[in-house]
This record gives sequence, structure tokens and C-alpha cells, in this order.
Amino acid sequence: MSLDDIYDAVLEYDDDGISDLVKQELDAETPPKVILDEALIEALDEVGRCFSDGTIFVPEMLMAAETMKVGLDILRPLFLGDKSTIIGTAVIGSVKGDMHDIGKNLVAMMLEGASFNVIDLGVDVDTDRFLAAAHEHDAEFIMMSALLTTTMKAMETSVRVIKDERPDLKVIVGGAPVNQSFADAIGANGYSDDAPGAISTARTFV
Ligand code: B1M
Repeated sequence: MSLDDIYDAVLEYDDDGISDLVKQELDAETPPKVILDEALIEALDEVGRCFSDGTIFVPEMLMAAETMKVGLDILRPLFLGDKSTIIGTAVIGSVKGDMHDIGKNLVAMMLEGASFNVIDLGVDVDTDRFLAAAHEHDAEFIMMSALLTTTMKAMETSVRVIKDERPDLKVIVGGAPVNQSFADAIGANGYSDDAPGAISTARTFV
């Protein structure tokens, strides 16, 4: 039993076996963050490479993502913190046209762990939904994720409209094709290339 078995389980779409493998790894006192970074996320990176090579296609990519999520569900409680002291409210979603949600879910999970109240709008979220949820829940933050070069445009539109209508809201962006210079160019208040960094960035505004 090892991290390699968890990695292999994602690549073999073994959604029945992966829970036990993750539990066994936790029993062996491997830190949850190591299981996440070195087995689950590494495996999805390999899935992405296989997709680029044309050795797997969308259905396989989806099965791998579903398997990864089953493993992540075992880790989730370990990232959740004490909700008695809420330090801020964040609305989070993947931007319009984007169905990828694993990175966004990680950010949401870690925000909760860092004592934020999190309103998760899911995927394919347009500007109006971000704004309406921020208003309804009296949020201070909007956190956006984009995984496709094609949905970066939707991110840009949302950030520009939100900053125009609600300059008081802090907008933090991220996702594989996004970088600091893009975030600066579209007027976002913050950017991070990973989930823990998104939480650190949000905390600088609290
Ligand atoms: Co998609 N997909 N996909 N996909 N997919 C990518 C992104 C791709 C790079 C694969 C590839 O070609 N190698 C490619 C994008 C190419 C591009 O735009 N340049 C791609 C493509 C092309 C597509 C489709 C267009 C395929 C098709 O239909 N022909 C299609 C688009 C659907 C749509 O969104 N409209 C599609 C569909 C899918 C599935 C549905 C099958 C599935 C998603 C399932 C799901 O999310 N529930 C899927 C998957 C699994 C992937 C890969 C393999 C893995 C993505 C992932 O979850 N990674 C991906 C290749 C890859 O990334 N290696 C790929 C793990 C996750 C933890 O990482 O989300 O990057 P990530 O999050 C990171 C950081 O980016 C950051 O933190 C996390 C790490 O801590 N982060 C933030 C993310 N959000 C943040 C927000 C922040 C801060 C940091 O602040 C708010």
C-alpha cells in the first residue's frame, strides 16, 4: 500500500477501491496534504497529459475525475476547521462555460478550513449569479476559477463587471491557464496558482 496505489487507482478509474486506499494511507499517518498533492493531483496531471497525447478521451478524463473526487471526499473532513469563528464570507464558482470543479472545490474546502463562510455556486457561473449571491450573503469575496483558455474571457468579463458594480468586493482568481499578469490586467484583487495560496491571499484582505 502506498501513494502509488492511490495514483494508479485514479488512472485505472477504480472508484470502488480508492476510498480504502486513501484510508489506509491516512492510517499509515501520511499527511492529507501529501496524499492530495502527490497522489490525487499528480494523477490528474497525468490524465491531462494522456488527454493531450490522444491516448485517452473525455469519458476517461471524466471517470478519472470522479475517482479522484471519491478519494478527496475521504480527505475533506480533515481540511475542515472550526466554523464557530467566521472571518469572512466568500462566494466561489467556476466561470461561465467552465465545467471543471475540482480545483474550485479544493479552494472552497480549504477556505472553510480557514474559517471562511463559503457559498459555492458550482460551475458555469455567470456574472449576475456571482453578484446576486454576494449581495444575498453579504460576502466580502468573490473567488473565480477557470480551467480553459476559452473561459478566461468569461472570467475577464465577470471581473470587470463586478469591479465596476461592486468595487468594495475583493475578487480573487485562479485556475491552470490564469497567471498574475492576466489577473492584474483584468483588475482582479488577487491571484494564486494553488488552493492554499488562494486562502493566504484572501486572508491578507481580512
Ligand atoms: Co478538461 N481540460 N476539458 N475535463 N481537464 C483540461 C483543463 C486540459 C488542460 C486537458 C488537456 O488538454 N491536457 C484542457 C484545457 C486546454 C486549454 O484550455 N488550454 C481541457 C479540455 C480541452 C476540456 C474539454 C474542452 C474537452 C472536450 O470536451 N473536448 C472539456 C471542457 C468542458 C467545459 O468545461 N466546458 C473538458 C472536460 C473535462 C471533464 C468534464 C472530463 C473533466 C472535469 C471534471 C470535473 O472537474 N468535475 C476534465 C478534467 C478532469 C481535466 C484535467 C485532466 C484535470 C483538471 C483537474 O481537475 N485538475 C485537465 C488537465 C490538467 O489540469 N492537468 C483538463 C486537478 C485540480 C486540482 O487542478 O483545477 O488546475 P486545477 O486547480 C489547481 C490550480 O489551477 C488552482 O488550485 C488548484 C491546485 O491547488 N486553482 C485555483 C484552481 N482554481 C483556483 C481558484 C483560485 C486559486 C487557485 O482562486 C479563486
